[in-house]
Amino acid sequence: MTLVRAIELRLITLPLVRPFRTSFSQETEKECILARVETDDAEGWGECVAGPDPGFSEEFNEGAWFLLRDFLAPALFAASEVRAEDVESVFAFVRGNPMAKATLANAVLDAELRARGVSLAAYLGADKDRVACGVSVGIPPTTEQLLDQVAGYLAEGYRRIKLKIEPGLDVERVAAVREANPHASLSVDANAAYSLDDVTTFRALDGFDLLMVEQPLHHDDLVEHAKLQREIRTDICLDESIRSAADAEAAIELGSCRIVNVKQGRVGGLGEARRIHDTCVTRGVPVWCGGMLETGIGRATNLALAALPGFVLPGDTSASERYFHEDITEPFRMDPDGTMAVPGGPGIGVDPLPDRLAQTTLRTEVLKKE
Ligand code: OSB
Ligand code: MG
Repeated sequence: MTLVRAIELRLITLPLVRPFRTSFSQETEKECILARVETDDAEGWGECVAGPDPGFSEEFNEGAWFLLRDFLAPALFAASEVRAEDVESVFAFVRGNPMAKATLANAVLDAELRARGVSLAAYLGADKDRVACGVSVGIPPTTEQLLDQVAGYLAEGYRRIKLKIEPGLDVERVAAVREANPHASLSVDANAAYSLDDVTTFRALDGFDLLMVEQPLHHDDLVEHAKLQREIRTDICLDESIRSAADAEAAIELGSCRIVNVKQGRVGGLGEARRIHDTCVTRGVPVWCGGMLETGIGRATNLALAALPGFVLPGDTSASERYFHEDITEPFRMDPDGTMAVPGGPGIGVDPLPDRLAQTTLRTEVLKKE
């Protein structure tokens, strides 16, 4: 049982090594909320995967901050003694908002596991201590830059390259990357930018032996994804559409996808992420661990999840240096064989570096139990 005495919210910003453009936004810096919870026995950290704008989902940093401060933190204080696995039910009175909920749920779990001396990976049921890494490549201004970036990532050892696409910057770019890299494991991610009218684009992409096409259509349309999947050979993977294990069950049942991207932050935390994993394992659907350009705190959380047995495809669990000149934790490094170590220490197994926190913080607010 854990009694949360105080919660520190912190908004931080770190420059990205290169702009990250998707079909829905362009980011030149990473801006996110970190939560630190204090209990009698330990402290725990959680990172919110929301960004500054509600482009990926309805959630965004200022909204998440408001919700954390005015609804979720007071509910956690009022609950007094909680077990980490009960935090989801403490937050059930708030509809939706999985990213904000995951922030505190993960921080409480981290504190509980640190107090018990158990690693997050062991708690979740990991069966490996290294995971295979892929990399997600934003849309650069030119095809030449894209080819350069892909060549660099392949040379570093990344096992799967995911290309962001959007209407007009798709078939030709993928063709160029495939031509230059005939044997690379390639996928694309549309971030919901297309409609069923674009089926010819996806038929053309069928020609490039892609591992998957991620979230081609609207985030709320499982039926249209099922129609598209019947029209194309390449496996569809869903990201934005999967917000719960029930969504995963529906998507699999309808034939809307054949692969699932699991992001613990997108689905309300590690409890729901594990249930999605379990659903997919039962239904024989491969899963992999997505990412949201997390700092070392969220990265450690994702790596523990990615070590579960059903995660059979490389994750968007890239090295710190792919995102930041300087992370807020000790940097996560990838070996030349394209794998990364899963932290083995208590809880998430890493701590933010105090000077890096000081350098990156825009705002903090401390909330205390009455
Ligand atoms: O759709 O997977 C996505 C980053 C931000 C928002 C959405 C997505 C992404 C990525 C980056 O693709 C994955 C990563 O390296 O963290
Ligand atoms: Mg995606």
